[in-house]
Amino acid sequence: MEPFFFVMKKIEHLGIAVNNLADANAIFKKLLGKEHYKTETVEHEGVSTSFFMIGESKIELLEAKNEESAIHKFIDKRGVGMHHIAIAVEDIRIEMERLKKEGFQLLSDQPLSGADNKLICFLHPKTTAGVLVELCQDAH
Ligand code: CMX
Repeated sequence: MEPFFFVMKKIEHLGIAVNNLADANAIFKKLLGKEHYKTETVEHEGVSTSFFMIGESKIELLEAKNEESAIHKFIDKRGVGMHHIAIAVEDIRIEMERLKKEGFQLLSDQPLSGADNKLICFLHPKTTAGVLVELCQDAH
């Protein structure tokens, strides 16, 4: 296995739960001084998303599309704001295996397809110091 510092590459994006994507896009356009570069709906997660580049990383804004969405439940319980931190990994399957052995709770057994052309896996926030962590690998 590669050394830890190599396989966990960088903060890929920060996910922010919002009530209204258009309103949040306008706020982040003013804040960052640039437009979002894409919008995307992820049907199986029940979310509409938009992405802004900031240096090497991204900000993902997430609006719930229905009441079953994790984003709807999150806002209902905790309000809008920081939802997750996504870490880019070299090989998601190797990381999932390593982290499972380390005692982290993976929220899926296999990588799922996520927004922005990624393979993703979430780790339960109860096992990651209260922060929802997403692993993501470029889907080739
Ligand atoms: N960050 C930190 N804590 C969170 C959280 C988050 N984003 N979402 C939920 N929690 C907390 C809840 O507040 C609750 O804490 P308390 O027990 O202290 O009240 C606890 O986690 C609940 O855990 P649970 O009952 O096991 O599960 P929930 O039904 O609340 O679901 C979670 C939580 C993380 C398992 C679920 O949201 C999930 O599977 N998330 C992964 C998928 C996802 O978030 N999709 C949306 C983004 C998609 C994208 O990026 O494209």
